Amino acid sequence: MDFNNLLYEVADNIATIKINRPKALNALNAETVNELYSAIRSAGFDDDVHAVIITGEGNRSFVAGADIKELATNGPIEGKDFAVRGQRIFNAISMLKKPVIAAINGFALGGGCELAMACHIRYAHTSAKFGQPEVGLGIIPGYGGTQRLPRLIGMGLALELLISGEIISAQRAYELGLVNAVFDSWVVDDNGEPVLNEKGRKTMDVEGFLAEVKKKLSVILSHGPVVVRFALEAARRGASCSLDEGQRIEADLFGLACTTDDFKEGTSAFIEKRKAEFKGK
Ligand code: CO8
Repeated sequence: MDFNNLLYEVADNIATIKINRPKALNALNAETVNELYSAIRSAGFDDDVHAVIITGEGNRSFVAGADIKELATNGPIEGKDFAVRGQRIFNAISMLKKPVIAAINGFALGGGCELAMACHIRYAHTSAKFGQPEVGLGIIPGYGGTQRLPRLIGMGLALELLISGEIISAQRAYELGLVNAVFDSWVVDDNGEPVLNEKGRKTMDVEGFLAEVKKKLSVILSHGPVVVRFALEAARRGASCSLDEGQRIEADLFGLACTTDDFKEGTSAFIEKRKAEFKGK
């Protein structure tokens, strides 16, 4: 698929979506957000795609937020429309029936942090930086950040980040539960020593980082897409209703799982002491 601001590729049942505006640190302008929606819909409809990775092009930034130059021209009507549209698109990501992984390779600020939070799982490079700095621009988060951050890390910590605009490290994000894991992969020379750039800083090994993310994802993919989908659906739909209703959703999907070939295969493989071969049926 061809986009102006995204790179989209499918390999080994994984669709990788790269936000591709490195000169603007992959900031999200309206066109990019619209393209992201098309890419997510394509991944959702493509039976060859069992999982999605969202990342940023280059080794500096995942997404440094909404495009501030474009944002600056908004009046109240456009601002609200822009926020609502972005929220819908990010909701489409979080409601996708396939796992969506944010591979955070640098700045995840403002709309970038919100994009990462809309994904199901977040893996970060150790040099990544997170924050909701919108208050410093005279706005607040508009792509779900005020809602998803408290749900992920708790109200007190979320409020502190939302109203201070503080930028935190990947390690701190991991401690807060904002990211699932942190990977430490740097470009090294023949002696295994990190290669330093002109500013004397280590250079992120982007391919190495994505390989670590894919290694994690391969464990998820080994379970077959149907039960993964059911588990995602039970947890996500349950999150917006009462415990009773959520458990009913869980029981319904549990019953449905019991009708699948993968259920027969998984239980037989256990009993026969062999590795299960799931077909996703
Ligand atoms: N928008 C547009 N351009 C950007 C953005 C951005 N968010 N971030 C960086 N850039 C551009 C810079 O303007 C610069 O371009 P140029 O070379 O043409 O001047 C280029 O990227 C490189 O950036 P810097 O020179 O600033 O690089 P530094 O290494 O010095 O700094 C930072 C990196 C710290 C990431 C810095 O660029 C920065 O602070 N960026 C802005 C981060 C930010 O505030 N993000 C939040 C934006 S608001 C938002 O996301 C709201 C989301 C909800 C919207 C709801 C719809 C209404």
